Amino acid sequence: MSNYHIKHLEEYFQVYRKSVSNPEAFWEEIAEEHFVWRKKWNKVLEWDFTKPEIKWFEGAKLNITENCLDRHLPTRGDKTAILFEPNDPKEEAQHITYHELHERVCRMANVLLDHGVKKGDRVCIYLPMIPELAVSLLACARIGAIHSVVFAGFSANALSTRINDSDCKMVICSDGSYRGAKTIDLKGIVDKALEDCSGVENVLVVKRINSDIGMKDGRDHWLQPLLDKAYADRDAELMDAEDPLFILYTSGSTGKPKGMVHTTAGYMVYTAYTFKNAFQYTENDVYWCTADIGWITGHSYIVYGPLANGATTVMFEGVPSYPDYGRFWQIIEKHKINQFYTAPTAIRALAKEKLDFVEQHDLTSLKVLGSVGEPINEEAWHWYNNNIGKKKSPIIDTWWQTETGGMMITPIPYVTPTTPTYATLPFIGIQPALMDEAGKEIKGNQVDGRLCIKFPWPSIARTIWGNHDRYRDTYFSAYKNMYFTGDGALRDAVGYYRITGRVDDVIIVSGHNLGTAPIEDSINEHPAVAESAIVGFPHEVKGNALYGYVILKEVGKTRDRNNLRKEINQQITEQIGPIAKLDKIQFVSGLPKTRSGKIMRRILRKIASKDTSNLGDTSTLLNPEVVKEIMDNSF
Ligand code: 7RM
Repeated sequence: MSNYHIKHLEEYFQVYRKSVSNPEAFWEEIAEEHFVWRKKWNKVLEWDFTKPEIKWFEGAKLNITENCLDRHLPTRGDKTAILFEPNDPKEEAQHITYHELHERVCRMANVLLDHGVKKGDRVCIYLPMIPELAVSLLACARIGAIHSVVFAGFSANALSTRINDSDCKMVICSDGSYRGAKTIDLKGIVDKALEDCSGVENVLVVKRINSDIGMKDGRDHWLQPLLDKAYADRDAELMDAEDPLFILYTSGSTGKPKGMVHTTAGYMVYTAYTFKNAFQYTENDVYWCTADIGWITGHSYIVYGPLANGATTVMFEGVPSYPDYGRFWQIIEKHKINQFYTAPTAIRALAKEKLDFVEQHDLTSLKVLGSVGEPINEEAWHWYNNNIGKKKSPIIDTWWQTETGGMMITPIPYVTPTTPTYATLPFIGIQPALMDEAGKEIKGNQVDGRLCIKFPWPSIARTIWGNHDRYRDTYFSAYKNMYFTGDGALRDAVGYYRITGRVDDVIIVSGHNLGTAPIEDSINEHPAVAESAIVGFPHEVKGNALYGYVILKEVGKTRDRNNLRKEINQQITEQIGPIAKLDKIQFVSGLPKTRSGKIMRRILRKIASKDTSNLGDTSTLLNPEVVKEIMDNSF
């Protein structure tokens, strides 16, 4: 029996039992046998969910890039590590071998050091999906700098907030980016953001679209000439197991984004182990995850998990609709993709198009299909299964979070029998619990509740950057001695889990987590707006779309409503990004509120979803009369 590569259902159950009956012995064996360490740990696990404090492999010394690069050189030096597929299908793909990637990472590491970046410093990376993005993450890790990747679709305001929150001293960006037929002026966004970021000393700029941009003397540097001059080798910095590897921001239900901090050893072990099993990756496979590295899925399952296994991982710069809706399927055929990992929102968008786009391509290389980011609805599941997998490739519906670092509940393909819309069974080492609102665990099957995890796993985030209290309050205070996920779930008759969605004020739009509060804050800054509330409503492509209820000030009441709608969305685009734009905006005279002044989002959600037959208990409302008005005028 192999603990590292699980191939049968009985093996899964055996290894699972071992992993939960003695987690320390279990993870020690995995860590010992499948990774390279400069020094072994003193203790496998130290934890206390009340503080909370979690330490894995304490005392161990390592560098994650030696595990992702150096150790593969003797056996896989000429194997493709990163296969880059550009936005424009006419531009040639790049096959970057492990040798070449190692060299590029070392050169970049030397450039960072030459520009004053030291171990522990924070570096903000704001790049499109080009090889330099992966190289930048690894170069930071090589020298012990903490990377903070900001998705290159975020606005200047969102970027500066994140740069300042973690005091980044450097930004790595590009002149611009390609997105389908469009180009985006990324450097212009960075320049605007940096007006508010006095701590940034240097900006390294990748040339991608050859646009004419302004370069600020002393601060901005073109990257390529620096790389050309840099030495092509660099020893890896010796890191402690618990040294931070990166910060990645995720929206909260209130206030500013949370900088989730992931540390080195546990994150490496868990992402590598889940990658190997959840995709059943074998040596000559070509694996493609369509996520952007700006999200956790890209960190864990484009960069670290695959590279730690010596895999070939595809990076795609473009979009599914350019030059036409067959682009994904064309890439699968072209590179003979074996494992394909995408989001339900992409599946739904492509399922709306003519089947010709799929049928023109040979998809027989596929062995595993993955889904992540939000619940996959039954219709999308079947479309994916019938038309892409031809009923031969198992679909793994992988449930996890930025905070969990790696997959938590997922089938193992060819091992776990799948059921549409079910994430099925917990991964090895994961101990889920369903809780009721009173704080009691709901045991047994055919039950539903709030999803918690009872015991630490190696890649759990360790804190929120600069705000440990918020970390404790958000994840460890709702239920004693439990990590609370914020999701609801049900457990069926055979013990399979189905995630039912968020139970807090986070709305998932096209796979992006959006907190309602920052969007409401942005709307409320409009001079004509008095107050607003945002809810999600079902959308056939995006999963959820945003519905805004807006109360106008007197000055706004005489204004043209459609112009106001445009201005509100414009403001959201500038402050948060186009992904947070509202699909519908209804102007209302009041919002349903409880006596303690809390907006009853439950009612607004029902109205937005046209599900008004039973609005539930409205007796605690301060202003029940407003509900009728909102219903009468809703879209
Ligand atoms: C990986 C990622 C986390 C939230 C999570 C859920 C939702 C993710 C699934 C899912 C149902 C899934 N990280 N979610 N995967 N819901 N089934 N397979 O998405 O931090 O950006 O989002 O996404 O609500 O709490 S994330």
